[in-house]
Amino acid sequence: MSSRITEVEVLVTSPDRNFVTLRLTTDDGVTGLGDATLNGRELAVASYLSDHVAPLLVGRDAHNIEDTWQYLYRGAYWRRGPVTMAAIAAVDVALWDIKAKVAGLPLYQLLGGASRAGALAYGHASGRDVPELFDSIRAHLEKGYRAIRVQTAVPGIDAVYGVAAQPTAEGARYDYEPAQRTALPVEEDWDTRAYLRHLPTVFEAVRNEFGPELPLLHDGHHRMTPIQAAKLGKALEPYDLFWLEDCTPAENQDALRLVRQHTTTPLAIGEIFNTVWDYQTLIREQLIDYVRSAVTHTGGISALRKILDYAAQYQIKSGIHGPTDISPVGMAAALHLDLAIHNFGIQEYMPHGERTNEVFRQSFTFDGGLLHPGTEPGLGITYDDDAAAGFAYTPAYLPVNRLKDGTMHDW
Ligand code: GCO
Ligand code: MG
Repeated sequence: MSSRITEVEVLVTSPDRNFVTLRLTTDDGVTGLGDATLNGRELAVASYLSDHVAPLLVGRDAHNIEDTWQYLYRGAYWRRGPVTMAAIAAVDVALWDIKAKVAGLPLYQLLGGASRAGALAYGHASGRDVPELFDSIRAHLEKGYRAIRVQTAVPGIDAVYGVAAQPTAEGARYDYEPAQRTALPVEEDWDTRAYLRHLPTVFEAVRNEFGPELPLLHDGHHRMTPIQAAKLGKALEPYDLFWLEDCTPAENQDALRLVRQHTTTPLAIGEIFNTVWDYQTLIREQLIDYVRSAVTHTGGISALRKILDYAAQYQIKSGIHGPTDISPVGMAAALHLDLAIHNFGIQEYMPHGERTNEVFRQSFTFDGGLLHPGTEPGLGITYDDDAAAGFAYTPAYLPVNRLKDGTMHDW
């Protein structure tokens, strides 16, 4: 049984924000979708796909997913990197979508079937001060969330990552959206000592208000040195975090060894990683507790499955990246994996806006704090070309960050 790829389309659309989608069609008329969105650098992946990958795919057997993955990875010679791995991910996910549609099964069935009723999701609460943060947490609890990420403003800092510009009581479609449609990146500011002083007081207040049960998460967004991260992890121990994410810049795996020596706060990392090699030391030495990679940025379902299987041998769990810059296609791929793997931990969830959902019709559901990919054959996403046509690509940048004296810093 073979099914040849006859058409390769790279679809760029901007409902609410920019998305790059790959659509493959086979000679028997089956289509598959893959997400290739790389926030702030979207057109680089679109060009990689249409200029360099599309010509290689026409005529290939859509069922040979692993062979196609290896062909694109080894064949490029220039391995790894976010652009390459996002492009390969899009092909991989589109091929899994096709295979599952041909089989007439939801994709998770091909990955081993369901290991759980649904994927525990965490939502993003934020506030410019503690009362506003409490309102945001309450709004999320009312929507059914059973785990909450907590980000707050810091006194003395004007603009901080992860805090919604205009939080709404109903839980906001966009709790925050880091990419801005501006000619130049928006500038934020930063002061690590002020942050380290402030954050434990916020978690103390949240625990006092909401009790010991609620799983709480926090994202450090790569801004600390190892010793600062160790200090924060230790200071947060009384508040029993589910995880502390990206406490140091992710390039240096050894940094986490130092953090680990000082704190029992669970650590999550990996949203900007691209391959298993970024995790080699972290997993083998058990320096982390959660793998944060996105299906979209790590070579797709085939590659992330291998990373998670490796992590499972060390009791390290999944925490797949799921902000709004992962399209509904990438989100659906994550949910099929979440349902199937044994070492599932938690799934990040930021609901997309209405316009996005018009373009990407989806079968996945959020109910009682759990996400489920649905039971339609394949990924369960259809792309509405007519809706997409109304939303032209608009350049957008992620922010940059400076210390008070003007020095560039991680945001
Ligand atoms: C998260 C991430 C995102 C990133 C975003 C960049 O934990 O959800 O930190 O919010 O900032 O994906 O494009
Ligand atoms: Mg993050």
